Amino acid sequence: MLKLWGRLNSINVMKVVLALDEIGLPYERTDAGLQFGVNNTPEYRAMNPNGLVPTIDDDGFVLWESNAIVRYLCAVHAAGRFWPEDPRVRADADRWMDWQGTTLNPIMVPSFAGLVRTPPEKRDAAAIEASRTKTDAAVGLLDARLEGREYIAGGAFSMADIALAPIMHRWLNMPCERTPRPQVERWYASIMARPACAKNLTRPIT
Ligand SMILES: N[C@@H](CCC(=O)N[C@@H](CS)C(=O)NCC(=O)O)C(=O)O
Repeated sequence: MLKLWGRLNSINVMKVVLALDEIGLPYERTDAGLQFGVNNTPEYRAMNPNGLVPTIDDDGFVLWESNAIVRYLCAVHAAGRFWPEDPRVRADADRWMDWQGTTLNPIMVPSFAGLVRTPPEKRDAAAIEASRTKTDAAVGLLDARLEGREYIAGGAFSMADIALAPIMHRWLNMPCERTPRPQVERWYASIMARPACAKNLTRPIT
C-alpha cells in the first residue's frame, strides 16, 4: 500500500492527502515533522534528504515535493480527470500550482506563523502585517482568475484546485483582516461540497 509521511497541519502534506482521498486510493500515513519528529532520522533522510514533509513511497518509488507528488498521483490514477490531458490546460494548472508554492506560500508564511504558531508576546507585528497585506493582494489575483470560471484551470476540478485548497483554507481561517474576495469564497464553498475536501479541510489551522 502507498505510504505517506507527514503531519496533517502542513498544507503541503494536506495537498497529498486531498489528492489521495479525491482519487480514492488507499494509503498508510505516518505523522512526521515538528513535534512528531521522524523527519530527522537517518532512515527518513535517506528517502528525503531535505528532512521535510511530505514524502511518499509508492511500491518502492520514493517521491518528495508536494506538487510533484500531486502531479504524479493524478497522472497515474486520474489522467483526464484531475490531471488535464490537454497540454495547455495542464500547463495552466501547473502554473497555478507553482504560483502557490513559489509566490503565495512564501509571502503568507510570516503572518501564518506569527498569528498561529507564535505566542502573542513574541510576535513581530510589523512582519505579520507586511505578510498579511501582501497575501491579501496576492489572493486578489486568484479572485480575478476565478471570475467567470468554476475552477482554477480548465472547466473541471483538477490538481490545481487540490494544490490550492489547503492554503486557501488556511488563509480564510487565519485570525486576521481580509479583503472580501467573492470569487475565491464561491470557489471555496464549491470545493468544500466535495467529500474529500469536507473531510480534510474542516480541521482547525494549527
Ligand atoms: N517544497 C516542499 C516544502 C516542504 C516543506 O517545507 N515542508 C514543511 C511543512 S509544510 C516541513 O517539513 N517542515 C518541517 C517540519 O514539519 O518539521 C514541498 O512542497 O513539499
